[in-house]
Amino acid sequence: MDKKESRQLMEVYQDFIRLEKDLERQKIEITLREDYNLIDAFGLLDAQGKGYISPVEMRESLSELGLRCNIDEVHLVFEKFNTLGDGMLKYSEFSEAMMPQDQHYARLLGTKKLQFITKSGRCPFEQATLQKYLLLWDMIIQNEKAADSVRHRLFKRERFDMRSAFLSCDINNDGTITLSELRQFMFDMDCYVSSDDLQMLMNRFDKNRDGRITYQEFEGELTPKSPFNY
Ligand SMILES: [Ca+2]
Ligand SMILES: [Ca+2]
Repeated sequence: MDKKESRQLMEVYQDFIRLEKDLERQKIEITLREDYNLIDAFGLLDAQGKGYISPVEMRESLSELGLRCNIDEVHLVFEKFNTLGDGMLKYSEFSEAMMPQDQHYARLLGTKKLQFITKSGRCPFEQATLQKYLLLWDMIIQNEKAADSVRHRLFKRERFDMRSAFLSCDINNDGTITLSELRQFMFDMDCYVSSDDLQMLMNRFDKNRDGRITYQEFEGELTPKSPFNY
C-alpha cells in the first residue's frame, strides 16, 4: 500500500477515535448522575424484562421515550453492539457498550446498583437523567451513521485494497493485528494516539475481544453496513 493509501486508512482510524472520544465524554457525564445505573437504563429499553432486546423493540422503546429513529439506524447500532452476532442485544453487551473506557468511571458505574425501584409505568430516572440518557442514545446513533459514511468514503476510493490495508497494519505478518501493531502503524504515519484512544479503536474492530484483529474482523468493520450513505 502506498503512502497516500496508508494515510487514508490512518484518517479512518482518526475519525473512528474521534467518534469514540465524543461518546466517552457523554458516557462519563451520565455516570456522574446519581440515579443513573445500567440495570434501570437497560430496563427502559427492555420493557418486558427478558434480558435482551430486538432491533424493533429498541426502536419502539426509544420512540416511546421521545427519541425518534428508523430501523436502519437501529441496525447500525446493533452491528456495533451485538458482539455475539445473534441479532439480539443482551444485557451483557449493552453494559459493555455503555461502560466508559476510563477505568475510574467504569468502576464507579460498575458499582452502581439498581437504586430506584420502578413503580409500574414510571420512569426510574429523574427528568434530567432521562434527557442525558436520550442524548447518549442520539449520539450513539449519529456516531454509527458517521462511522458508516467514513466506510462509504473509503469504499469509493478506487485504489483502496482491503487486503493490503490489513497487511500494512499486520507488521509482523502473523495474520492478526494487535494493539501494539496499531500503535506502530500510527507512529509510522507520524500520528500519536494515547493508549485509551487506541483501546477504543481496537474495541471497534476486535468483535470477540481476544485482543487481536483478524482479517475477517478488519474487513467486517470497514465494509459499509447500510445501503444509505448518510
Ligand atoms: Ca500481527
Ligand atoms: Ca478478535
